[in-house]
Amino acid sequence: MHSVLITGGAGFIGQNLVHAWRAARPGDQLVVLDALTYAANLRSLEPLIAGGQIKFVTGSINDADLVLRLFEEHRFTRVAHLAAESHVDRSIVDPEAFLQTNVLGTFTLLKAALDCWRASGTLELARFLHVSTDEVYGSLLPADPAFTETTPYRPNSPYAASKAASDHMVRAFVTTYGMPALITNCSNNYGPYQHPEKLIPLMIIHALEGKPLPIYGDGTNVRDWLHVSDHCEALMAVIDRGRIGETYNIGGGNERNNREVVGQICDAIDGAFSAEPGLASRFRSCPAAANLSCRSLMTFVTDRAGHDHRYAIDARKLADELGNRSSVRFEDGLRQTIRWYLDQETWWRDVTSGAYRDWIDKNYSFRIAV
Ligand code: NAD
Ligand code: TDX
Repeated sequence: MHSVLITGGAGFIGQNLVHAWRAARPGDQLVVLDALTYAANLRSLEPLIAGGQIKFVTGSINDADLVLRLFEEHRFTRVAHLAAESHVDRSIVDPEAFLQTNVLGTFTLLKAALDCWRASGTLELARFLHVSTDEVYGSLLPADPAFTETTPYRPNSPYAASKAASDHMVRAFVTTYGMPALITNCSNNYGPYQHPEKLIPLMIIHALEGKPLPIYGDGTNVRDWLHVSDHCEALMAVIDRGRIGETYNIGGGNERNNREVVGQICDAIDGAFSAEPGLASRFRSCPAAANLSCRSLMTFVTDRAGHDHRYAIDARKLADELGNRSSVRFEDGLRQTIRWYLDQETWWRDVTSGAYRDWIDKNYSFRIAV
């Protein structure tokens, strides 16, 4: 049994990880630390918090006193560090928040963990999993081989640079202080609870609302899509059985360009409307409600500054060493994800309208509790 700290547990991947961890290891004690930024959502965690199955703490990884108090009180033996500013477009507009959380916040967390584990003589038993991204490796040309764990770092966006800096700090803690840390670099995730600012949910919601589907540049940029459930399985495999000090790449083996992905979303929504006449009255502005294709909404817009052309992950190390492989086919995962957003209309309407933010501010932000 472990005492586990999950940072960023109210974010997209964090929420999915909390549920996956709870289901896989009901004996572990889970503490979630999250600053409840705009990207957080507690709806799916509410029942676990209310039922005492997890402890939720509102607070920042940058708050050294709070983080240290949490380590002292809960004697964590596992840390899954996901808290971050995660959206590339926001990092272009406001890079500072990315340095604060992703770089300085990671340092604060590393230092608290090290101090606490050293003081209690538990360094040998503990593990710190730093969850990072494939974006640290930069951009691939169409014929380049996929990123391996030894691909040199060449981050291009402020987000990628901040994650690269945090990876380097983790590595330095391993080699300098014997920190029992591991790093994962993962490709683009999709699935339930993803914030509507990211490509797949944004396109689903815009299509349902009959708004333009803004494809950056010519839409030939390629991402390697991984269902979030596969990511969570891989993270648990790495923290359990990975070798300390090692990096593991995690990817879906599903390279698709953005134009293809958006086209697939449009076709799947068109198909859902044909099969389910009730959708037309719920989403009257969607072209599919008038028997038109959602593809009519596809719009090519000004490209993202510094837009990486292609990411692709070579995940053989994870498969060979830890026996972990992604299992969700992109077409199946995408269909399930569209179904989720169709069924969870209240969830995304609250997020996009700001109603959820108002609720959070009223109910949670003042509760900084240890
Ligand atoms: P997200 O933006 O959905 O969630 C981030 C969470 O971190 C939010 O709940 C937010 O409130 C919290 N947070 C932000 N600043 C904080 C702070 N200072 N202290 C405490 N909590 C804070 O992000 P996500 O998509 O779930 O990504 C989680 C992690 O996985 C990130 O580290 C990201 O870099 C990495 N990652 C994401 C993807 C992806 O495709 N989404 C792919 C690879 C790696
Ligand atoms: O409106 C859009 N139009 C568009 O063409 C948006 C939001 C995105 N795009 C493009 C940009 C990218 O090529 O779609 C692709 C995916 O974009 P995002 O969803 O913003 O993801 P990306 O920038 O690839 O980064 C994601 O994967 C790696 C996550 O946001 C990161 O946190 C993760 O590290």
